[in-house]
Amino acid sequence: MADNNRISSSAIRNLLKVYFITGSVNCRLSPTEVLSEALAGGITLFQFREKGKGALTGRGKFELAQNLMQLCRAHGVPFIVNDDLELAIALDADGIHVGQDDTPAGMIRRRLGAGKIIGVSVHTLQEAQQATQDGADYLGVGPVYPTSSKEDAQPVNGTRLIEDLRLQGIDIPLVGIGGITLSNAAPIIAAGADGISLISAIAQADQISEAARGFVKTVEEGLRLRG
Ligand code: 3NM
Repeated sequence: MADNNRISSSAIRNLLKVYFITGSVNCRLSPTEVLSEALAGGITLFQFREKGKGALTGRGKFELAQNLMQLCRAHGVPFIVNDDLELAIALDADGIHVGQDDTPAGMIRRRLGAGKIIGVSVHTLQEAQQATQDGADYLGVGPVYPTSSKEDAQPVNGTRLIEDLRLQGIDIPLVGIGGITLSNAAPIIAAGADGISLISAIAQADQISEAARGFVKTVEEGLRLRG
């Protein structure tokens, strides 16, 4: 497949700065309210992840995804679907994020074409190399810190895995994920990540737009310091 409409790495890096993930299970307010506030606060990318106990399925899931995608479109923020390739295709979403147990990135690329964003969760150097080779646009590396938002989370890696991946020559765009708060976000950027990906520190914040704004500021400052 021609690669000429593939989104550039530098565009992806910019999108990854503050990558907010949510689904109905993660929100105290309605997901549309949460996302509207997060968009107002300047999140740079959004992932719809409808997972966990009480998660919507079927029509309900589709309709919520459609509403959230519309909100993202109104703000010019790309909309990524977690895991569900058929949903991503049905919505004509901007991309998909998959884990190690989901459809491999190469197969997804063949279904979606070059112009969509494909992200892969990785936990080792070997997984990072494989995902890169399979045509992933970015990697999600975690959990950096302990998280209660993912039931089957792997052991915590701190920022060490991100540093190691960069030292081993993995230079594709990547985000750190897992347990990220305003007070522990900066070391993730210092370690070599292009951004942070998070659920609860935004979805559960008392002031959602302010929280999102704080993360944008912290990441931009971290990138400036790294030079
Ligand atoms: N993936 P919170 S950790 C969705 O390690 C997800 O791959 C992870 O949520 C991984 O910001 C995680 O609330 C949950 O900790 C992130």
